[in-house]
Amino acid sequence: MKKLLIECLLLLAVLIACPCAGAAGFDINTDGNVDSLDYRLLSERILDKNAAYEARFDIDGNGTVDAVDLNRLIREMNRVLVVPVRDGVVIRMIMVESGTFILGATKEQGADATTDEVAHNVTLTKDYRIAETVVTEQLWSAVMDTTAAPVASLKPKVRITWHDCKAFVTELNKRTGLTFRLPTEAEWEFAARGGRLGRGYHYNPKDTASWGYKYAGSDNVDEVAWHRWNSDLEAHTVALKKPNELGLYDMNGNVYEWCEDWFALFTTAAATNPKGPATGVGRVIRGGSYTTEQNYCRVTSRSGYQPGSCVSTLGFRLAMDAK
Ligand SMILES: [Ca+2]
Ligand SMILES: [Ca+2]
Ligand SMILES: [Ca+2]
Repeated sequence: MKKLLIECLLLLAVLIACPCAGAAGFDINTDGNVDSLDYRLLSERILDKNAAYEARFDIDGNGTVDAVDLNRLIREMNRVLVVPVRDGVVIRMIMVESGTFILGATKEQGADATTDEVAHNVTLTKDYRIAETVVTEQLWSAVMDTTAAPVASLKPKVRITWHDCKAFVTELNKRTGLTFRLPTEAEWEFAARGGRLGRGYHYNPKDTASWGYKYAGSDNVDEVAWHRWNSDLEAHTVALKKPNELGLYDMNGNVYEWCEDWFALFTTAAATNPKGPATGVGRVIRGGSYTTEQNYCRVTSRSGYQPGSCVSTLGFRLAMDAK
């Protein structure tokens, strides 16, 4: 007991002695990106044994600058891939680690769930990346209209057919040498649920504390989504609402998002890396939009739309294999 008391006092003394302790950001040179520049600064700082302590290098905030901080930085660099496109326009691709989850209406969806949201086990065996936001008008112009400077608008690019999205991806891949693509429906929903970081990843129907969020990142739709009753019936600049557990914005609401798959009714059969049927009438669209009721802005709500049609409430989000 006495030993415990002494330890508590020592801990208190340490805390008092380090009033400045606290985690620094990953962006050490504060240029808005977490990248190899930050890595170089931190590794040089670790090698320089004579350097005075500086809080901006102490990522875990424990009062020393060492390999632990560097490893945290490496993890963060791996989490977010920043792809330069043109004239300062970048795409931020977020890592989604593979996993097994229940796709479709789990209990948190309550009575709002519809009959096409049949719950079934899905395993995604490969890590993948998905964009932090939908493709903006700025990104679209940076790729598709190289005769002019990219437009400033960070509103979602809309009025594009599924085929237009494919043409964009082809052009973007030519420009970057990478292999962007549309997400599959299963990838979209897993990401919307926060992947392995999602509150509901260890879902147990009997334990409400293990349930995921009804809307991507919250049970309060207004926190995370622009929908019919809070949007003034117009699309909004991306990333203004709270992100979900993976750091993804506007998965629900703002604009619907094209997925790769043909739309079909689910069955209860478990699936691994599902890609939808070989043919169909509509391609899957997900997430709801600024004109839909909040009911359509749930993580499991799904629809299909004719791939040759376009509308002002439908855009898309990029994905890629993580390699
Ligand atoms: Ca930086
Ligand atoms: Ca540290
Ligand atoms: Ca959306």
